[in-house]
Amino acid sequence: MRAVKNYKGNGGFRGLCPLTILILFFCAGIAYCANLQTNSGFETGDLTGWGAVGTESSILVSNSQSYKGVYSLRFKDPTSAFSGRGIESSDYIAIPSPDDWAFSIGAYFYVSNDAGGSPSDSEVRIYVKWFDSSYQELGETGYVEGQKLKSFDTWQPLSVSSISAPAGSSYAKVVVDVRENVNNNNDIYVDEVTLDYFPMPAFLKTTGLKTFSTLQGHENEQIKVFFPRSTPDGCSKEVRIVFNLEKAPTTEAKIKLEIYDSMGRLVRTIVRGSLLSSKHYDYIWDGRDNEQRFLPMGMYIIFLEIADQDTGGVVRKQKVVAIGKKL
Ligand SMILES: [Ca+2]
Ligand SMILES: [Ca+2]
Repeated sequence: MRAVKNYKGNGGFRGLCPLTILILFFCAGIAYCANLQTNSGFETGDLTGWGAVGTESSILVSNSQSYKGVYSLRFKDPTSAFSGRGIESSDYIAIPSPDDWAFSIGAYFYVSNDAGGSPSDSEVRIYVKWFDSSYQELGETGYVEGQKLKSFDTWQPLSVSSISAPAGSSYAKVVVDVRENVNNNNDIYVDEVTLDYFPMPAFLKTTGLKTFSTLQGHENEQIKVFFPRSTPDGCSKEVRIVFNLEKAPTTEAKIKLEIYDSMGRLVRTIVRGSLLSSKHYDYIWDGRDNEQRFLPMGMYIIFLEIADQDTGGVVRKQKVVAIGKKL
């Protein structure tokens, strides 16, 4: 039987979110939020509310370290793969309507200096899996790439805010997983895992939400560009480019997602390659060019092309104009 956690009431107070680079609009928002994840601080002393992903004997609730309370989750001797050490919500968490509510995820991480190396040899991820009312998975949002930790033996917060759940989402699960890109076997701890919801901010509804004009016959394949995507320090300097396909590609498809400046020059290639067999795609543009230099304030064109690999025929081609702004 599926266990479903219901969301309840409003919780804490969310302050104003500062604004930095590449922003068309402001992330102003005073909102109320509530954590939907059961046992988010592991204070039951066990894995209640969570399931282990990977080697269960190395995924332990521990009182060796804690950001709050007595316990945290300890990933012992991480492997080189995220699939080796992870936890995932054991319940399908009922969420409020994604038409009216936005979400944020976050956690505190700690890498213990057990065996030296660099703290950045440890990588962590946190993201949300979204499901419809029939428990069919609709996609994932959050940190797709691993985030490197900056220092040993300190608790470091990571979060993603203003997440818009895919249309039709009814349930969510939070996933946290870790890896080592150098095999130091430094344990990684996590505490205070949050999945919050708050009223959809205006910038996501109006100016913050850019929708590409849709091609005839592709009306359900809206492309949305969000400004900004929040970073772990609470500032916002990245652009999130989200688009959905009507259905997952059944034949090989090629994707090209590029950024052009106002002179029509290619300044950044976000992705060029094969499309995965998913309906939902979520890419980040960090405001830099291909040489990793931050681009100046100005107008940029985000260009997406999806082509059938067999015929070479373009099945989708759309672009949107984005205006970047520095503080
Ligand atoms: Ca705790
Ligand atoms: Ca290791």
